[in-house]
Amino acid sequence: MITNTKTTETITPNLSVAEISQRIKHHLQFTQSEQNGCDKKPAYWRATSLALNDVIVDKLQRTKLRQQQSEVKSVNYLSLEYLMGRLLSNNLHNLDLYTPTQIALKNMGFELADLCEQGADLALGNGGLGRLAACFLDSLATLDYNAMGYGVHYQHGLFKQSFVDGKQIEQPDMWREFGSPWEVCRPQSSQKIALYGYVEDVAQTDGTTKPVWHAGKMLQGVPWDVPIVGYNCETVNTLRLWECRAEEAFDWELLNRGDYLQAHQQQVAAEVVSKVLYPNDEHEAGKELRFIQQYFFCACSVQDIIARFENQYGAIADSNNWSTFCDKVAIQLNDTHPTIAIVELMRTLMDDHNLEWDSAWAICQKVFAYTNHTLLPEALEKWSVALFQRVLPRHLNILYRINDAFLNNDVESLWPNNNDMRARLSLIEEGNEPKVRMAHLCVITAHKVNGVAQIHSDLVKQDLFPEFNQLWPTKLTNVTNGITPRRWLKACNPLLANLLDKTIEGDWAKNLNMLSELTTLAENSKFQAEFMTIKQQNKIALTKEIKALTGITVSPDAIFDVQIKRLHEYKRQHLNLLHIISLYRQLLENPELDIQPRVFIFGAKAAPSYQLAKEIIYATNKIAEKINNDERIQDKLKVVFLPNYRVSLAEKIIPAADVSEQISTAGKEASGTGNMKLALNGAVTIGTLDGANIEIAEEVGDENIFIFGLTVDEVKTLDTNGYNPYHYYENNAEIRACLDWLDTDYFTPGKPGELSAIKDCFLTGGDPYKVLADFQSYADAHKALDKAYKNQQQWAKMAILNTALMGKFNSDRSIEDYVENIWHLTPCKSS
Ligand code: 26Q
Repeated sequence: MITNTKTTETITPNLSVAEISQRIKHHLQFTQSEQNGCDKKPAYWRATSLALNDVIVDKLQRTKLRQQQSEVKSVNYLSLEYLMGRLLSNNLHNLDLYTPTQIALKNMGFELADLCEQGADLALGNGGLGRLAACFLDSLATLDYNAMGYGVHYQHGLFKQSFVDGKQIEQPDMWREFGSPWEVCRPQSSQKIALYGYVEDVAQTDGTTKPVWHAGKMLQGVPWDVPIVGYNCETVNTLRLWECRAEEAFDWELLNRGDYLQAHQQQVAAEVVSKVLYPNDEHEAGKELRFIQQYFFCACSVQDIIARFENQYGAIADSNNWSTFCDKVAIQLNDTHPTIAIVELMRTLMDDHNLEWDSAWAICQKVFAYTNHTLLPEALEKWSVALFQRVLPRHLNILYRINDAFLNNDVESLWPNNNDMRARLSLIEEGNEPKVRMAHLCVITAHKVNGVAQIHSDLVKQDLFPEFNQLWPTKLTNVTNGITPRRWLKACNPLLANLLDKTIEGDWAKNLNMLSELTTLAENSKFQAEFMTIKQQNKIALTKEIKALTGITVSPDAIFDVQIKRLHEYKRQHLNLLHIISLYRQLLENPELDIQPRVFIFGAKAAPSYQLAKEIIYATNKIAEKINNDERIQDKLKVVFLPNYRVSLAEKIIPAADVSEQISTAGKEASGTGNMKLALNGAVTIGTLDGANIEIAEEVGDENIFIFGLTVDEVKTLDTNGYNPYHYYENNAEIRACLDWLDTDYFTPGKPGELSAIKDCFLTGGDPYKVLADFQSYADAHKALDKAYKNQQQWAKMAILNTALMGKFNSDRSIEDYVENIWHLTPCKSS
């Protein structure tokens, strides 16, 4: 009998193949009522998921009980985004039920791997920040911490991308069109949320006044819970996603009068709040709705956190001993998007629980911590004071008072009578349209503020918040990001995971530092052969995927060179593209040019309103078309832009990558996490000294990574001296030839000028991300890489060492850093 390998009953009940089959069949018969004759895969996927969910829910209940009884402190992760991807495969691995389930399904005539491809991604996020939240939830559960994720139950996640004539087309994401087997609605934990209206100062019997908020509108938050299954442990935590509904489903008055459509208006208006995830560049559009979405989500979460606290520590709350709250509750703000939670907690403690200002403020300062994910000025959130006044009048009062106290106490004591400093640090940015600076509020309140890689955290201190760093020298800190090795190796790269299981004694997926044992094998030719055979098999699998998705044939013998991430100028997909144009040009000039065949693989979505990003996608597709169909270059170069890049596609690309492109302008990429995933799977990085690339280079050593380009300091110097892109255009013949080529109709026959926007962004546009300054150094690094690949033993050694030395980037390590320096939690296991 094959069962899962756990020894203790408390981890996951030992389920035999027979029992798993029986549970799947049960759901096929009773919840799916399986039909003959149609595609059975969706029904089997759903039945398998539901069978697994039975095990998970049981574990979840036991976890909740344990956490309640032990009274350990919990962390509440507030994030507008979670990029969970698909859940079946990961949940099976984390419960150690993959193999018996695979056998059970095989006996029923199905491949588990096929079924795992069913179902949509939970794509409730844009990119790195959302995926980081998902990795952190996995690690928190795996390390048995009491943690709750809070987010928005978007009806539509990030848009679905397709290409029509090379242009990006967006379609709505329909992830729960037919319901998701993983989520459970918990109407008993619904929340009522107020908006609009006015504040009245109501006289109290003791002669004082108390502000009372008379709301103009009420919304209802309904929670959907997704279980978060820890790996090889006892814990199942919860991700709670809020859906917005009207307080009353319909207006009975109107309904009785026969106005059926109007009667539903309130419901329709309320549902808009959680209807759709905002793409990360819609800074201007739909402002009010995004603001309400943020507040709705924060208010629901804060009320829920308080309700859970009162439920568990009722006596303490009754005796008004709220100072205990901060011993039991930590709240982490994932960027500034949930900042309003700070003011909401202040409001609740004062208005609903009668705390004095000082006590409420002291609690907020102890409870909240904030993670910064970007230095880009355009991404720092500011909301107009007028909008605040209209939507959240009571919150604006509180905000003003926080600001007064801060300016008159903290700022005044360090910089007395300094109006310039007051203006710079104030929560309010004055001007034609005064605005609230959300990041300032986070820094003023939080007891810790962290960046996400060492260089980024240094720049947060030096460039973004230098004055705050002077005020509070220990507040600003670093926690380098990480990724979960469960999803990003064990589940997505089963062949390599198998080899690691065979080679390493102990559970490397829990303790990723164990991979360093591989360093002794990096030059072992047998191990090299095994490692590279797996890479080759993964590449073959990807060639099939590429064919299916694009119709393009690529050879698995070529170098697979991968750039997968959101499309943004600072990430410089257009530097990669310029280099491809240059290689193509050189090959046409010299068909005998001695280069390794190369397949350049892109995956990226552009924010719908980001025109230049869309132009870069279009240009890449057009250039790809020309190169892929040019017989003169004998398949030495292929360019593939895979549509609809998302977590589940990343899981197919990453195991097959030879080269990882991490080529942002130094100082612009806060950390990056794709860089870690690719290196962990044996890809060699070509990258700038930016974000976590610097720490990756420290781990793998300079000889196992291709670093190029300006450093942060050099970029700053160039800015100070005045950057002139024409200098490079005029002095580098290759650059000039490539850019001029874009002005012709070579890549867009009959339509000259269609790609001129790309040339223009490099020259007349001022090239803000200094692509031209880094071009030569990038091309040289690629030459060195090409040469290194020719020596297959040498390359295998580099690839193996990249896998071996990624231990630091386990998100378990990131979480332990947060626990030690910020949250101060203790794990909760059964004794
Ligand atoms: C802002 C205003 C209105 C609507 C949307 C937004 C918005 C949404 C998402 C702004 C930014 C984001 C996402 C940012 C993000 O993903 N940042 C990335 O975070 C990763 C995890 O820390 C880092 O590794 C990346 O370097 C960083 O770019």
